[in-house]
Amino acid sequence: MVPQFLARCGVSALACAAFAASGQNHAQLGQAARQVSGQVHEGPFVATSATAQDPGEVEFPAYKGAAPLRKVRLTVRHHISYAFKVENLEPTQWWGATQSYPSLYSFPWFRTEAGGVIQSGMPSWTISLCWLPPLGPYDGVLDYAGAAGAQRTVLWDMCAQPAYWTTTTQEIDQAWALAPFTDADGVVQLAIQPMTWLQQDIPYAVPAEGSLAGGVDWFQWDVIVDRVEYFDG
Ligand SMILES: [Ca+2]
Repeated sequence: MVPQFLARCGVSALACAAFAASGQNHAQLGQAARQVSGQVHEGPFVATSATAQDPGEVEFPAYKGAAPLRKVRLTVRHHISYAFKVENLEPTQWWGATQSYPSLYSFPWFRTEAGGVIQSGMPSWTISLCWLPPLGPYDGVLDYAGAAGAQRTVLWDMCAQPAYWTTTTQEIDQAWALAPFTDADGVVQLAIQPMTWLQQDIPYAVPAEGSLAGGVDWFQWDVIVDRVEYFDG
């Protein structure tokens, strides 16, 4: 586990420290899990820095068994980081009084080697920008700066995601979704590809409305599959 951690965890010192600490806990939990489940693979299986432009890849052992695979349970941790820019193009203050707040939205796909998509156990995030000071009237320069503009990079959003890692479990039992977990080469490869955008007011994406310029420059998901459990029969 340690060599994989050192080789693949490139997020930050803080992320790596949390990663290493929890990995030990899961190694202990895995002893109990192995006694009640036919095939359990303990992680961490890590996909760092997954973005829409550069999906993160995670790999873990495929199901090997004579009996048909009936269900897969994945225990997954993730955290999010992002950067965005906005500028008000209107001659009046843009939000706070009469308009809703813009927000960032992101959800991840699990893409299979065959190009298909399976449901994700990771929750989507809608992050209101209500904490951002209201943007003043357009200053005539579209630079995402000045009284009308703003740019932010958030490496750890303590408001949207109070804990660094959010843990979820996902159970997959549909035949079409189980197929990637029985890969004949013995290795399951999943690409984590988030979809991300800045939206002014659900479901209209900025800048379709025309009054707010900007977008999401970068929205990163760091994902760890801690445990893969295969159930047959
Ligand atoms: Ca400006």
